[in-house]
Amino acid sequence: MSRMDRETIKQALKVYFIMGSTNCLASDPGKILKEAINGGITLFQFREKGLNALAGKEKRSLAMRLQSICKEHGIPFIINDDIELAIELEADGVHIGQEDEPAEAVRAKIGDRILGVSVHSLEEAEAAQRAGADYFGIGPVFATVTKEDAKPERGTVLIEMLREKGFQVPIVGIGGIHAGNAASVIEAGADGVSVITAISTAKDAAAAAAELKKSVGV
Ligand code: 3NM
Repeated sequence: MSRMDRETIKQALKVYFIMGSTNCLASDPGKILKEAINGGITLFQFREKGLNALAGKEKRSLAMRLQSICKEHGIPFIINDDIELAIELEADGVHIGQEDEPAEAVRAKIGDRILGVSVHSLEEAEAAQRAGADYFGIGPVFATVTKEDAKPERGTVLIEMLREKGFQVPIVGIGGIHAGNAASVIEAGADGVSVITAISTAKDAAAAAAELKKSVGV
C-alpha cells in the first residue's frame, strides 16, 4: 500500500461519517452504515466511545463487521484512537486527537495508512503537518453534544486562517454539522464535513447522507 495522495484524500473527506455503537441506540450500526453508504458517504470512521461503549472482543467484532461493509462498497475504513486495532485489522487509517499518542509515533507505527489528526490551533496544525498528518480534523465548528469533552463551538476561524496561511493539508470540519450548515464549512476552506448525529440519528440515514452530499456540492 502506498500513501494516499492529497487529491484522493480530499475527495474521501467530502462526506465523512463517524459512528460507534453508542451513537445509534435506535438501530443496528451495520444497518445505519449500509444506509449511509447508499446515501453517498465517502469515508467512514469507527469511533467507539462514551457511556456503555464496547471494549475488547465486542469492540473488535463490531469493527470487523463495519469494516467488511465498507470493503464491500469501496469506502475507506478508519479507526479512532485505537492504533493497535487499526493495525490488527489492517484498517485504511486512524484518526487521533491531541490527547492520544504523538502523531510522529503513530505515523511510524501505521506506515502509509491514512493519518488524521484533530487540531485546534495554528501550532497544533504545524506540528501535525510535520508529523505527517494526511488531513486535519477541525472542530467543533458548531455546538455539539455528541463529544463529552468537546471544546466550545469555534466557527470556521481556524479553517480560514490555515487556508489564508497557505496550508495545503486536506481539512475536514466537525461538530454540529448538518445539511443546513455544511456549505458554510466548505466555503471557509474545508474539503469536507464529518458528522455523527446528522446521519446516525436521522430517521432516514440514506436521505441524510444524500442531503449532506448535496450541500457540500458533490
Ligand atoms: N470531535 P456531531 S466534535 C467526534 O471538535 C467529535 O474535535 C469533535 O458529532 C471535535 O456531528 C465531535 O454529532 C462530535 O456533532 C461530532
